[in-house]
Formats: sequence, C-alpha cells, structure tokens
Amino acid sequence: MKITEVRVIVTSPSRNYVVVKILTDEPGLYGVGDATLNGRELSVATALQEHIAPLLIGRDPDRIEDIWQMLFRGTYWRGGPVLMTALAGIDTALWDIKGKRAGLPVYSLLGGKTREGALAYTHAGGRDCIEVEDDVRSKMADGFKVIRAQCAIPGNVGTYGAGGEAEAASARWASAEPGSTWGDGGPMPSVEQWEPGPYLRTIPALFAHLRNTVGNEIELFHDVHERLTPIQAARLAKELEPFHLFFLEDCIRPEHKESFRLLRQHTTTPLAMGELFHTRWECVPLITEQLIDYIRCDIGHIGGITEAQKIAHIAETFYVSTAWHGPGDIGPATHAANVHLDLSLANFGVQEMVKFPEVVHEVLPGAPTYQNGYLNVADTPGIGTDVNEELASKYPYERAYLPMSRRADGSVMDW
Ligand code: KDG
Ligand code: MG
Repeated sequence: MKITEVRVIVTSPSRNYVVVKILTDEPGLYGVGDATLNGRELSVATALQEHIAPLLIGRDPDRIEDIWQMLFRGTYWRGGPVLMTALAGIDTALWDIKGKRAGLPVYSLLGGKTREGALAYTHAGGRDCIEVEDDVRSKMADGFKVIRAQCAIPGNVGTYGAGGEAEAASARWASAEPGSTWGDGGPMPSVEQWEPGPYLRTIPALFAHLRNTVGNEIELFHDVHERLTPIQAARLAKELEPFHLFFLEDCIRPEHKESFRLLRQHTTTPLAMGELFHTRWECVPLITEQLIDYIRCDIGHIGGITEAQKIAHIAETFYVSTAWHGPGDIGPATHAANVHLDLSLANFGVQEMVKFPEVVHEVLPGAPTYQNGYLNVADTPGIGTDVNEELASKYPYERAYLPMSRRADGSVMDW
C-alpha cells in the first residue's frame, strides 16, 4: 500500500480549521487528521503542502513510527508549534488509515478500552461570582462532574475564559491601542488588560463562593493561563487549598520548568501543565520529578497520537495522569484522537471538551459524543471523523488572531 496524495484543506466553518487528508492506492481508503494551530493556520498548511506532503508520496502509510521519526529527526528541523502541529495532522490521518485497514477503532489498536467513557470537563464563566455559580449549576444539570471556573476580574478589562460579554468587552480596550483596530489587512488582535493584584484577590473569593453555594461534591478547577510568577502562583495555589481544586492549570509560563520546584514546595493543590509544550522532552522533567499531577499536552500540537501515547506511558510510571487539551480551536479529528487515547490509557485523568456549532459537524463530521459527564467515540474503524470537501470549500479561511494582553502601564503581558 502506498500514499498517493496528501490534501491540505483550510476551512472556516465558524473558525479556521486545517484538515489533512491522506489518500492511498487502495480504492476508497484514506485517513483524516487535524493540523489546526490557532492564529497560525496558514504556516502549518504551507509546511504541510510545500515541505512535508512531497516526502510522503509513495510511502507505506502503515509505517507510522518510521514516518514520524523521518519527519521529526530525519528532516533536521524539529519541534515548535508549526512543525509539531503539521506532524500531528499526518500522524492522526495515518492512525485513521491503520484503523480502517484493520477494521478496528483506533482505541483498540492502542491497547483496547480500559474504561467505558472518558470523564469530560466543560467551562463555566461569568462577570461575577453569582454568574459563575449560575453557569456552574447549569453545567451540573447537563451532567458534568468536572467544571473549569473562570471569572471576570474587577479592574481588568476583559478576562480570559470569563465568557460572553465579559470577554467580548476586552476587544474594546483594543481601540485605545495603536494598530489594534480593524485595518486593511484584516482584523487585528484584541487586547485585554490584566493586573495580578485584582486577579489574586478575586480567584480565591470565587472558589470560596462556589464551595459555599454549590457544595463540595462537584469537581472544580481553574486555568491561570500562564500569567503568574512562580511566587504569585504559589500564593494562589496555597490560598485555594481549602477549596480542593481538581487541579490548577498552567500557573506559570512554559519556558523555565524548574520554577515548578518552587511552586510545588508551597502547596498541595494538584497542578496541571502542558498545552504549550511541543515535544515529550518538555514534559519529561515535570513528570519524572513529580512536579505536576496532570500532563495536559495538546495531541494536535505535540506530534499526534504516537507522541502522546509515549508521554502518557512515561507519566503512568510516575503516577501522573493525562488531561489532554481540548479547546474549540482544534478540529474534531484531534478531539476524537484525545478520546481514543483516553479510552485506552490506564492513567487517563480527565478530558477537556467543547460543543462544536452545527456547521462544524456538517463540514467535519464525527466529533466525540457527550453523554452525562462522559465522552465517547463510535466503534467504527479508524478515528471516526471525516471532511466534507465540497462544503468545506464554501467556508474559506478568514484571518483571525488570538487576543493579546497588556499590563495597566501598557507593557506586554502573557495572554
Ligand atoms: O488557542 C489557545 C487556546 O486553545 C487556549 O487559550 C485554550 O487554555 C485553553 C484551554 O485550556 O482550553
Ligand atoms: Mg488552558
């Protein structure tokens, strides 16, 4: 069997997605992967089209490990979000082909089911504690057992994850920013304002309120989004201890991993990290030193199922669980890959999920299904997702950026 074509499809049904379709010389046999990198979609599409696809034509798609090694080590330039997202798109499509050929769902090829469904988490947000409480209650009514809670911060214009109007307001602060209005080249990033002081006062108060009102049984947690210094993160994690978070996500920036040693010494709040990592070597020190409790890489940005399975197996040895990243800005094929791994891993922890708009289901069918707190994938061969190419072509790429963040004095902050 040989690869005959690698099609790269960029489509924007509600937001941009990059889809990889690998065709083979076996009639009707193809695989579909996702190579979406939020705000950098065309870099990945170009890397795939111009540099990677030509290397794959004529190769045996069954040799996933060899193709992975060739694209990672064999081409000299390795790592980074663009290349590892491209590699993930190829990897997922190859697993899809392998599953279809074997007549088995991918979770079966990964070792078979260890559980009947993947414990899912969703997001709750609001402008204040009361709104977040209402949102948490409505997510509990939907059956969720684990919920991420984010809240608008008084004095900070626009807050990551607060949702609805609270987040939309952030875009307006941008109008004071030179170059951040709508220009000839398309929309420019919105700019949020963020200060640590109000944030560090608000979040413990939010979780005190939630525990007082919704009780202790529901699992709650919070995403810091890499904004604190190590000692600020230590303070927050310590102050959150009485509220028993499921975990505290991405407390500090991803570069200086040794800072987790400082953080860990101060708190028993479980820690999660990983959506900005791009190779297993970034994860390994945190895992082997047991500096985190959950590794939450993005399968779609770390080279796909092949790499994520290796990371998960290393993590299992050190009692670290998985919590793969699953936001709306990665495509259904990566969400499905998440769940195939979740179902097969002994050390699965929790799975982030989104509800895609109907139009995404039409263009990219086959996303995992949610029921009463758990995610599942169909028992059909392969990954289970597809692309409707004709419909995809009706939703052309639209340039879009992630927001940015600045301090009150105008200096750059991590978003
Ligand atoms: O593109 C960036 C998003 O995927 C990220 O901001 C979402 O932090 C995120 C999460 O935990 O879902
Ligand atoms: Mg996050």
